[in-house]
Amino acid sequence: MGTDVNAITERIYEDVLRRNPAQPEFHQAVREVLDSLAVVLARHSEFAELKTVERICEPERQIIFRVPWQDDRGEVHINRGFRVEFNSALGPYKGGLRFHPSVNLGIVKFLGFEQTFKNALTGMPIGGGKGGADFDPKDRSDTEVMRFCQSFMTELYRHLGEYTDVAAGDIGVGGREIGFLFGQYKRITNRYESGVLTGKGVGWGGALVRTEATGYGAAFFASEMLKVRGDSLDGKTVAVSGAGNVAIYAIEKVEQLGGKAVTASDSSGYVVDERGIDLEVLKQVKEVERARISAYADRVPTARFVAGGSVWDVPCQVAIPSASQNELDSHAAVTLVRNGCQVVVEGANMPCTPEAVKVFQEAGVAFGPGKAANAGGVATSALEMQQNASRDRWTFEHTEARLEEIMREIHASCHATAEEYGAPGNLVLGANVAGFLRVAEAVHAHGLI
Ligand code: NDP
Ligand code: 2IT
Repeated sequence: MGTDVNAITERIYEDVLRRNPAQPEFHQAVREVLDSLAVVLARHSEFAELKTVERICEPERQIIFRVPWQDDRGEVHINRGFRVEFNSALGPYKGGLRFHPSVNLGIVKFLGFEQTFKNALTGMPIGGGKGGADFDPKDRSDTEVMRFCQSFMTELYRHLGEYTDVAAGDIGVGGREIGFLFGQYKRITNRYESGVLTGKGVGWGGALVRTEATGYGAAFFASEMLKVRGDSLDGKTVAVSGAGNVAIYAIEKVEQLGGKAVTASDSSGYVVDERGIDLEVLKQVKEVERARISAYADRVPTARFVAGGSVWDVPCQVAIPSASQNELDSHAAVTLVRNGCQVVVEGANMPCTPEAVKVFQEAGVAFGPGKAANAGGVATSALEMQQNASRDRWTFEHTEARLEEIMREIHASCHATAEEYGAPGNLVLGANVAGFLRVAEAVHAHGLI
């Protein structure tokens, strides 16, 4: 077997491009992982011989289905639903559902690919999957959202199961949607199969801390990164993008750890509040009223709303992008570096473009990739599955302590793997290699499947 490992990864990438046309986000996610794997292939010739990387880049199953529903006026709509069951080497497929007009197969595949390595990093027994629909929940009534969720689950239910494929939330899918989806699954199957969905209400099988977990986990991860530098979040000015599930609870934990989060954003613009974001107001505006972010500035005299514009123009020492993929480009990265940003932690999935990541790495900014930094959400989903399987309920304190421990372990394993593979401090390489090795070893053990 030749040892030109770069030629191997290039050939794999060319193949992925050829076989998955017009899926730029999927290409981007694969490229980033492949760039980290040359060092692994150089040490493990069996991965090239058995085409392990090629197998992991090909989803096990891709499901696309029609979702018809009627709005409150009786008008009929047809959406497209997806579930990509990417890899089940480590456990049942596990990953969220995204409802957003931009959703397409390439985006679901990028998310499912990332999820596979993220889930491996948690150390929990979960494979990787992702799904969703090009449905826009914005300005839809509760009954419209319910009808959509019921129609979506009427098709999806046949592919799910607590030992098969376990779904959860993502953009546009929170507690309300999980309730409607669970109700329809239960009705169709006549099974109270709690472990088939995570992020459930805490009164009916949901885990305490799951709502907070992704944002809290990202803040814990930021703390670990700062600790390596002999520093902490205490007293740091933090910029957060997004104003959804991840952003709100990243802000909450940053504030609990002594930092000051000064921004939040949505697709209409951002707010900056130099006194620190008032979480009570933010939760009221976003979680209760589902209003636009400008409503925050209308209520908080110290805050300013900037329509459009980039939240990354706001000076900060720590940045936690928590909205969507490719929201932070090289231009924004240069601005952040110029303003003295020292640490960037991806709360969202792939929010930083590859060019932005390069800017951070060259400037010596510590960079925490999403598949490690935002793994707290899915890790706590696995804790929810554990509680469902044992018909138990854990306290908030116990669950949060487990989450913090898992985030510490993920950081330590990425950090140690980066050193072991000759790239100290490079958590992108550390996360990709550590996640890949766990998946690849299980894939091998299962034979050629
Ligand atoms: P939410 O739907 O709760 O919030 C999403 C936020 O991001 C909203 O403020 C939304 O603004 C903004 N946003 C979404 N898409 C865009 C866009 N294209 N341009 C600008 N702003 C946008 O989602 P989550 O907080 O759950 O998810 C945020 C990110 O975190 C996603 O990348 C998701 O994949 C990732 N993630 C989520 C986890 C979870 O447990 N929920 C776990 C790990 C990662 P608007 O309302 O105006 O669209
Ligand atoms: O991207 C993600 O990790 C999530 N949206 C959470 C997935 C989950 O199954 O909890």
